[in-house]
Amino acid sequence: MKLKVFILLLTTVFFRLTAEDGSRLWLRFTDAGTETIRFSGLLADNSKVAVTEFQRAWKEMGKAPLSLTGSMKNNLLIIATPHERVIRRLIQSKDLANLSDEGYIIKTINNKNQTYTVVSAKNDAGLLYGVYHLLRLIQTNASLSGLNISENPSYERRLLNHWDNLDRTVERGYAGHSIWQWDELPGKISPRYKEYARANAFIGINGTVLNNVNAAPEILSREYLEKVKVIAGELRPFNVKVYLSVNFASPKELGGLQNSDPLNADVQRWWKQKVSEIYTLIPDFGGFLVKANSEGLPGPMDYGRTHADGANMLADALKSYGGIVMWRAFVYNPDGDDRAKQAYKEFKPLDGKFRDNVIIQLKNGPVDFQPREPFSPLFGAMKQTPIMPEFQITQEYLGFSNHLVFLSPMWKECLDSDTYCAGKGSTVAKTTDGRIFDQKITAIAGVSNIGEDINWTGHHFAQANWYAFGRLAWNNALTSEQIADEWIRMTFTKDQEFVEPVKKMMLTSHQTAVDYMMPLGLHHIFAWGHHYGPEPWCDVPGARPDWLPKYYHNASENGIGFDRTTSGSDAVSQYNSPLREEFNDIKTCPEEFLLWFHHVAWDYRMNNGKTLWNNMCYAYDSGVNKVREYQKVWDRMEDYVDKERFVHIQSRLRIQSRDAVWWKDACLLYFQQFSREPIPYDIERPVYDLEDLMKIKLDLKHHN
Ligand code: BDP
Repeated sequence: MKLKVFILLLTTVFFRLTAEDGSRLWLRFTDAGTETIRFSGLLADNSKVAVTEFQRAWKEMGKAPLSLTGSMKNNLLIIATPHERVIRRLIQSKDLANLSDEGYIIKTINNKNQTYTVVSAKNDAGLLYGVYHLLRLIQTNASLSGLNISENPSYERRLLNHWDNLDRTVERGYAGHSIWQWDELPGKISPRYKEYARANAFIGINGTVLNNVNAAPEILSREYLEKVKVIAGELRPFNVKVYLSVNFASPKELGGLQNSDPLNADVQRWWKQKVSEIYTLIPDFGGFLVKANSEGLPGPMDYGRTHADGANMLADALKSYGGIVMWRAFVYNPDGDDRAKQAYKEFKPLDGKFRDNVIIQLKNGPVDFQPREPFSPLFGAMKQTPIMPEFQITQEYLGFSNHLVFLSPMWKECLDSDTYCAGKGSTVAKTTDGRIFDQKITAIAGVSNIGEDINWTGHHFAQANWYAFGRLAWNNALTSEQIADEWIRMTFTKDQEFVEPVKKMMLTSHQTAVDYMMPLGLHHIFAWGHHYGPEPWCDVPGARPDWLPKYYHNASENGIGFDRTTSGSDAVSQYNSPLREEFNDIKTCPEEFLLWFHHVAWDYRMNNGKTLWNNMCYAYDSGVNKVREYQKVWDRMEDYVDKERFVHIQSRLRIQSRDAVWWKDACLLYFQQFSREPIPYDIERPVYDLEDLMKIKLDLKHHN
């Protein structure tokens, strides 16, 4: 007994002292709570990945390997599909009947005075997810008795979108260069591809778009397809399929054709041949993601055709192979109407005109990935065309990899929004996962925050966003709290003294960022190009108006905000009743969207009786104070975390704290020129001069 305590002490000290670089993500089994877990053996087919994955984790837990057995011992762990007779004997067929191709069950079965733990699924993919679920239970110290779990994923296709370029830069990437080593492929295979696949599979992600939506035509060249084939081979065992972003002008740019008109027979033939070439190399290739006629990229409208013409041409080429087209609805025109209205205006009329292997990929909000937006009114508006949500995991508008912002609450806000498209309760989740519409395809995408940094995502807490995206893609009914809880336990420690305060910090962090950046419905007041800090004053001669903050905040002596009511741009009318009336009326519009939908006088009295200006000041101040609070919370956690991660996170919180003050001072001092009101005297005074803040020019390059 004494020896045991000593060993435990030694291990604890060892792990405290060992450098911890975060590279293991949530795949940590060494200190999993295995004390009470007793499996007497394993009945399984060792050639299956699910089984090798279990054994691998089990070994990491410091357990003696589970010996394979054919006989039915008490406390046996069984991992098998119904191909194994034992499953057909123990499990009723109705238990498996409701499972989709990737679903699974985990059951405690009592049979003839013996107890077994059974993981089963129709297919190997489901078995793998089932094993990962079991491992998660072990990692988080959940009870393993009386299990009766049956899970199917919310979405069939759960994808990461990498905005990775072929030169290995990553658009809006803050964790170093791309993990895809294009220059070394196909000859040299980075061990990271497999680790990536495992980490993704563990959280249920089953597809990845390897390259940027601003796609280089060369990705479809033979040279690159050979490289893609190798990556696909590395990911395949973990049920992760490869997809590619394609440039619509590829036939012309790469194939040397006269044009890329989707109704041109030569163009159609070119795509057919290209697709056939891809499937010869990668038989389970997933399909194409397309950004067309958006932000200057080519598309069918260059030839007077529609989005449907373009998408259908690609869909026809992919159809016989089971491939799909994910056609993005992120479109807007500089000379057009209110940018927030454009996706709906362009796509709604095309409802029903797309092939059945096309799905429309739609950002959560109608403008971009702002810190907070109402949901896009296109969700639920297309009744015959499936829509997939696109979330941004990378923190383009949320402090890059410097700020601790847990994004699950933001995504849940969108998923849980009621569109009213089929009466009350028609949430975005239900309009996209097949519960409301009879959809052939269901899917969801997250713009990846992964790079070659040793901890994958730059900020250790940004790993939580990758994790949360996967978990929500698997089960869009999970709560942010559940997700944060799991993640903390798997990534750091199960000690409640750590779990509770850190969870609270995570769960409030999104609102905090909104408060110090853009409270009350403000949006897009970022610095030009890189979108890191504040620049509500930004004016670039000759720039597109809808790329400039003033277009969105409209601040003047009369007030601030974008009038999207029926007397303004009328964007409210794209929402179903009763939302359009609710948003349209300043009295009923949710205050977090006030300046999104209304141009509001500075002295307008809000629900708490204070003026708009004062509320704005208090919101910025509260954001700053919360980050300071996070610093204190974190510093108290020193004893529970390894030194390396502790210090890393501590230093990032310092940056976040300084940035929050920067945001607050910049926005309040700038807008104060219009409000001409004092900053309430009970809050901390600005510490910077507006003039100095206006001179800040970060050398972070980007096109808009
Ligand atoms: C914007 C980004 C830009 C992307 C674009 C998109 O600033 O880099 O290319 O979205 O989603 O938010 O296509």
